Amino acid sequence: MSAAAGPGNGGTPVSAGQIAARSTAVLESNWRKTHTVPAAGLYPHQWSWDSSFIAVGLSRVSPRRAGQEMDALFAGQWDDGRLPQIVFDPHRDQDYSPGASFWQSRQIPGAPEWVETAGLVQPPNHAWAVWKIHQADPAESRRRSFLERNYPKLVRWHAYLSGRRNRGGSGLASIVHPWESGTDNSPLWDTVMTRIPADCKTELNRPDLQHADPGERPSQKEYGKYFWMAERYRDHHCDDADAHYPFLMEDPLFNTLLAVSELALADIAAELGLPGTAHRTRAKLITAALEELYVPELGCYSARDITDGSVVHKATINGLIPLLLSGHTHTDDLLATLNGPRFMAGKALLVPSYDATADDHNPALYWRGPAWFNMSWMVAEALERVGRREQSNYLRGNIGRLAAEHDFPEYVDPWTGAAHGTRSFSWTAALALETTYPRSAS
Ligand code: 2M8
Repeated sequence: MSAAAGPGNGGTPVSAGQIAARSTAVLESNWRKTHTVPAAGLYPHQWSWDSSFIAVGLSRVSPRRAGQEMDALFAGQWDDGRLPQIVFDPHRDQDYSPGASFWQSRQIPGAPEWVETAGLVQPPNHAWAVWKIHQADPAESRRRSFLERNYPKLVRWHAYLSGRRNRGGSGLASIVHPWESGTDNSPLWDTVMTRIPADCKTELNRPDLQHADPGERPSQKEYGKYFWMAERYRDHHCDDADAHYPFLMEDPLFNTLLAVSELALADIAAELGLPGTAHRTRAKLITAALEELYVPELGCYSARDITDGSVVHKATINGLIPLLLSGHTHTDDLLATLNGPRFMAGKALLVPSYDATADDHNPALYWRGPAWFNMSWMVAEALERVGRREQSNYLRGNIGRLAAEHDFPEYVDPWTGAAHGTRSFSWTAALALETTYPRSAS
């Protein structure tokens, strides 16, 4: 394998072989019998969209383990089809908040009986991951009926999102909590968050602050609001029927992944000899509905608050992810924004999570500036799709190199590559591993 040292660094070059070996070791150390934890201390349970990224990486070295990862996640699926944000490890309840004792999911109608889960969800990258895992080793996948097993579950998951979560009637799925976006304290949620009370009933303890610098995590006030919303959603039996629920946002990242995953479902259906037209139609509808979230002055998509119809005027990484959807009219504008002063500015190593020209851009603060490996990996995938192979390779090279050089950090300073958040972070390792292999076809 070739050396993976990238431009703009001063670090010791690491070979692709070293990246693969170190990534695999991180994934091995975070494996817990049936699933991978995102990080041993900070995130001790199974997280939904993390597991998809992790399984894509795992599929390169152990398709069987990638399949187990998805099986463990789907064991938490609810009767209404929702795939929960977290499947809890009952032995680690004190180590992450809110945990199983907060959600008490077994008391909520339709939640699974055998495992405890959160009531919220996360971005739907699962069908996309399942298709990639299949492509990594189709013979192994067929031997284990991997697609047959997962297709009906994925269909139910998407039906939940396109049905009960179509709160605004636009065809886009709404998220009901910043945690559902995966980009928890993104500036996209700032305005709506001003309307959310911070006086939750739960006593706030912050086990997270034992594992990450408090200056790099959401504040105590933000946590009060997160808990207030989670309490209200839980106390309404997570039924998505609370007419005056105050946080209902249509997010371009979440909905792009839903559309990309619908297209993956069409491919899965074709492989299984089933009709896929309905999936392609839904992907088109979501792609068309996303147009209402495009903000020409920013040159990217943004989020819409469906309680008042307003579209947020902030450029974040969430708004660039629609580049993954081919055939829309804004490809050139999105590329210009990606490469302009708000994001790469000709010198970033990975893509910042938030507009670098904004006064409150902070390259070390969680989802308000730093670069995340999963986001840059998705941008690299998108660049490949639109024929920008050189820049895609640049990002992929930096993903592997920065990950391996800095002990697989949760996020990094986009300009210097300095590590932030926790270390030995699973999706960083998984995607670093993935970049050491040739790209898969979709
Ligand atoms: C972060 O979110 C969790 C809540 O889900 C947290 O801050 O405690 C986010 O980065 C999210 O995208 C990720 O899935 C999760 C676990 O890695 O951590």
